[in-house]
Amino acid sequence: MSEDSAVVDYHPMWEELGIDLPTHDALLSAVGQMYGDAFLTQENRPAGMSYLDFVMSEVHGLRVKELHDFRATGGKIVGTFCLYVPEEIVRAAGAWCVGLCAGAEFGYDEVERIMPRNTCALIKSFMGFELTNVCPYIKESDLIVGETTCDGKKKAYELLGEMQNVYVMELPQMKRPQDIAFYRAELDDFRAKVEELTGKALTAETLKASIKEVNDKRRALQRIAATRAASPAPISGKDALLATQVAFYDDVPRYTQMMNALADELEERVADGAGVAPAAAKRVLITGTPMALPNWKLHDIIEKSGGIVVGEEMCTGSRYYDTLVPEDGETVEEMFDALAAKYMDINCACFTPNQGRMDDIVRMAREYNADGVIDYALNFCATYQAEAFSVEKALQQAGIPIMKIDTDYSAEDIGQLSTRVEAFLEMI
Ligand code: BJ8
Repeated sequence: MSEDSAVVDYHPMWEELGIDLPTHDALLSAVGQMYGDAFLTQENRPAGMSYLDFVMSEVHGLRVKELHDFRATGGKIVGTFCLYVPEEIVRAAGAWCVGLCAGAEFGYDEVERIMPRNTCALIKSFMGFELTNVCPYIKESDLIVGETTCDGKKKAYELLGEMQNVYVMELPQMKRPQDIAFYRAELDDFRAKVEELTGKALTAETLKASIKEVNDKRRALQRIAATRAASPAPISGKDALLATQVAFYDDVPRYTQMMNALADELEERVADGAGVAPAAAKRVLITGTPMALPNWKLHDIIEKSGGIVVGEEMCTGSRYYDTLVPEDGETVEEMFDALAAKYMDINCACFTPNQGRMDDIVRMAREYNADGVIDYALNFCATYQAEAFSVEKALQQAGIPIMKIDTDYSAEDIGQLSTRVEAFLEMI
């Protein structure tokens, strides 16, 4: 992907994919406007963000073309929605993995014809993208992998399976040794499924390489995250969130290289005491449900209210990059054991009990010198909304201020949320 690329008309490619062109044009224009308003109005952004600006300007263009070209040579694309689906296995079997976005309110009228109105925004979003034919990533996916995390997703995958090639991985809901063994066996089945798709065998060599490659991506994100502990923060929360969101679908080695360059720049900023917000800006850690592209709503509200987001305990944040897969495995068996252990160490609210998440939030609030924590849950997400009470208790016990927010992707409550956020920032 080159930033020098001439402007290309992608309409023929989208048409070939079966995209509804007028609706899709309207979506892209709305996302472009949101992006300009949220990101390009920021001052003193790191120069390294120009790569992500470029990626976003080509969000349905150049990257989709890369997937398209890969498929034209026999390559396969696997679309995913959840952290528990290991990218390492997909890549080791010769396919590419793309996280399917679900961060915009789109096509809800169609969705509500086949699903309850009171379904979380994330599920409604990916179903809306599918039903209105506006997502080229879904169209480019040869296989879409779901997982039995929450009830809403489980039922949505049944419906999506009527329209796309969907495979569902079963996930346990506890983390006892027998649960980890169960997930480990699911990984074997998943491997077989991807190998069948690509016609290529995963080997110890390809798996070792893909573990290293995906770890490198996570290491770059860890470097960026570590700089956010500094005061003043060298990067806005919005820009850091965007970096994680793009990690789910960009080319892995290129993305890693560009994020390491960004991390170099941020480390220099920290050494020079340079930041994007005044040192006195109130520092906020966010925890909760993932924020899929193009969901920047809460970060935008906080930072336009004068605060700065210094970390995200979420799947579009630390849960994605905090832990690595050990790289010393030699056999496929050893590496699959390591993958099972790593992925079952993610603290999603779909698991019970989930004390590890409380510990992570308190630890992160301290490590990133947060003045307060905002617990963010999408409406109708029963697990995260229920767990917000445990989060509140853990933070109160640790003496860290907390505010709970339940919302969705609409702009309707932005005024009300801004008032609440401003009051919270004044209080902490
Ligand atoms: S590992 S957080 S990505 S499941 S918001 S659809 S839980 S009702 S997204 Fe998630 Fe994997 Fe867990 Fe992470 Fe359901 Fe809640 Fe909606 Fe959610």
